[in-house]
Amino acid sequence: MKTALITGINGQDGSYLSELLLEKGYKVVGILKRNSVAETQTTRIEHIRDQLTLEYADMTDIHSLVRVLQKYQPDEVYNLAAQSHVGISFDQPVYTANATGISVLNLLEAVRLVSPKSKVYQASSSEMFGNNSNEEGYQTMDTRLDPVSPYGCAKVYGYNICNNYKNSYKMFICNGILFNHESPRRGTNFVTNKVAKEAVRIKKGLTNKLELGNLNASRDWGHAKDYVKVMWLMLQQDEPDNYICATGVSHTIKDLCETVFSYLDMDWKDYVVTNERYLRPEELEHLKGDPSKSVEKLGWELEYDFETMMKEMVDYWMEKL
Ligand code: NAP
Ligand code: G4F
Repeated sequence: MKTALITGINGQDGSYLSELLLEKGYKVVGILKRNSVAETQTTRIEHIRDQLTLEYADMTDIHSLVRVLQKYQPDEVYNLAAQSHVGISFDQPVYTANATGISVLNLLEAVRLVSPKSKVYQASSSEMFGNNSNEEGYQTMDTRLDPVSPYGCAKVYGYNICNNYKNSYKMFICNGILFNHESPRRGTNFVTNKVAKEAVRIKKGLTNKLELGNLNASRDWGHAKDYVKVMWLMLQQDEPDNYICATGVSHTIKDLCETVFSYLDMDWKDYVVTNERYLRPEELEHLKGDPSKSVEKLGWELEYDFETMMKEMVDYWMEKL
């Protein structure tokens, strides 16, 4: 039986990856950072909690990572923990640099010192590209990293230190450069789940408007369930490498509103208003990734398209609220 350690196990991706690895017969260990309300922290993994081994540790505390790695000697380590909200990274840039950037170095040092045979997956991000793309509007493996947020800057540090440790110490470390991926388990302060939840609240008469920021930005949105599969595939290869994971299709926030509100038989223009509060000091305007390397080398296949995913999210809130 293989052992996997997941940092960020109680996050969106951590919950789906746990399910996938349990299905594959892994012993799944995860770390939780201390929270004053213990019950709500594990909502996303409550249904599988008795099959998981959970330990308290924090990505900003290298000693706690050493303790857990020493204890379990995992075959695979999936580093998903981060302060992952781009907008909030402008409010908490120093914390984000620590929790999203330096934390990667903490983990790699801990692996190098006490569990050097562990294969490592690093959750890198399309936010690292900033506003660069090729002539056809795609971000590819050749696109320059030029981040436009404190979060993006922290992820670039994580990406670079992974490459550096891979080359310097011959460690098995892969960067997955993942484009936006969503699900009903997405935090409701990210735009897809915010729109899905609030549109349902409008439909049910619980509110009458939805406040958003930049409606013209576009994103390449996939489903988190598809994206955790590619994380696993990367660590099953003979050699470590970096990959882009994306759908290759991009939609604006307006398209997102149109898809969600029309599914509920409403016109989004009657309810959506803009509020400056949700604008960012600098914006990444357009993302559309080229996933050809992941498809060709890893055999990665997508099950979900954008419309199916958004309907699943709306259906979730229709039932829940
Ligand atoms: P998420 O739902 O925000 O989950 C982040 C996880 O990190 C949570 O479990 C959180 O725990 C944990 N965490 C935060 N700070 C920590 C710390 N100091 N020590 C230990 N754990 C900590 O994010 P996600 O959407 O699953 O994304 C997973 C990873 O992929 C993140 O690194 C994210 O930056 C990256 N990524 C995501 C996307 C995407 O579209 N989802 C795209 C590219 C890259 P608490 O909940 O207890 O705070
Ligand atoms: O949903 P978002 O907050 O996601 P964003 O900023 O693209 O970041 C996500 O994807 C990254 C991968 O590219 C991850 F690395 C990162 O961890 C995270 O998962 O915002 C998407 C777009 C932005 O252009 C934002 O300005 O939606 C725009 N937007 C418009 N109104 C809004 C809102 N975003 C949020 N969160 N809330 C709004 O009211």
